[in-house]
Amino acid sequence: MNLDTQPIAAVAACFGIHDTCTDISIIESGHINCTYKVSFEKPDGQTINYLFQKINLNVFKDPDKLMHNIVAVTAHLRKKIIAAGGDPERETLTFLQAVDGKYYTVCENNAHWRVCNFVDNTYSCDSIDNNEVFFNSGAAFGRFQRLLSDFDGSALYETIPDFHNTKKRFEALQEAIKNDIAHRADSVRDEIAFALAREKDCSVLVDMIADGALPLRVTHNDTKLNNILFDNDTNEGICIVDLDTVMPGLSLYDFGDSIRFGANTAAEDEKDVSKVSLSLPLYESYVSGYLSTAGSSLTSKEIELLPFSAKLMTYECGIRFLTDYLNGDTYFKIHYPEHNLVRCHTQFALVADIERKLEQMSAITAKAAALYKD
Ligand code: GN1
Ligand code: MG
Repeated sequence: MNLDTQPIAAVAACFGIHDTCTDISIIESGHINCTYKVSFEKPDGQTINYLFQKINLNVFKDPDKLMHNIVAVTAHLRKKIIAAGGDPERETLTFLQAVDGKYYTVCENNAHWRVCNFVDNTYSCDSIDNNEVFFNSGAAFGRFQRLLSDFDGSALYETIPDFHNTKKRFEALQEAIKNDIAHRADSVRDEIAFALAREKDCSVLVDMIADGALPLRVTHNDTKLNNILFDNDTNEGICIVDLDTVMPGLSLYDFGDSIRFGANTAAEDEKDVSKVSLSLPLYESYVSGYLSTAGSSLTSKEIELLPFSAKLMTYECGIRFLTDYLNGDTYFKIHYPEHNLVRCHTQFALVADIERKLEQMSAITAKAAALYKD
């Protein structure tokens, strides 16, 4: 593994950390930034852990705007958490200011690094087969959205324009097919056909935003299970991480993406697609958890569209993996040449299974909504 640890000491100094570095471990789960857990020993012998992250500038082109958003959002969360009697050091991230006052520092080769606290006594996971913990993950993202419900979205930059505009994602796929720069289009005709056959789904939410039929909220937009820190002792989802894409968006983006990732019976990059399916028990757990904390703020239209959002976000993600494969793998980190194609297969297999289960998902949703009405 290519552990890019050499600059860690320089980065630490830029953030005023002068303790002795005792351990560096890489956190593998993200597809975009490079993340490390770094431990230091303080003069009194105590260990203090931080997260060091190298920002992917290909994806986040303006680090000032990116960090502006994150600092504003975490400051808001901190206030609300304190007002509710919580512990802001554990329930949100705290980013460090570098000695020059900025929330990132620039090292050799224009590498942009940022540092935040590491929330001790927590764990994160890539999959869950425990309904109770998955309920907790829904409750955590529902709470996150509720805490941001009075945050002014116009104070945020769009870190990635049209991030969940599925119509634009579809157009990017069409462009990739047309250009075929990696000469792969012929080998993925079935995948392309699957994507093109569902074009009409792309405009459903986009059109409803334009018509004012769905409220724009401040949303996380990347609500994978592994973006939640669970308390080791209580299994509660106490802290939401990966705040790079917190922007104005739809509750449906957050809900749908959580189901896409967490209610799949297989991993996002499982090679055997026969293992891929939508777990209805996990769906029920998540929707119940989510509505238990966000429920009263959602409109009936939003609630009605929750099952569809799971399909749409899965489809959109599959399109993005396919587009990146056609473009020669320039966006997502990959660990082997077909990785994006494998990811696309799992997403499309999940879309097909969700299509078979939409009615059951709607019935489950209605039952949970009735339970958490107030
Ligand atoms: C990326 O950064 P990470 O791995 O949490 C991506 C998401 C995708 C996800 C697919 C900024 O998330 O949009 O849904 O991969 N993030 C960005 O696993 O593009
Ligand atoms: Mg992310």
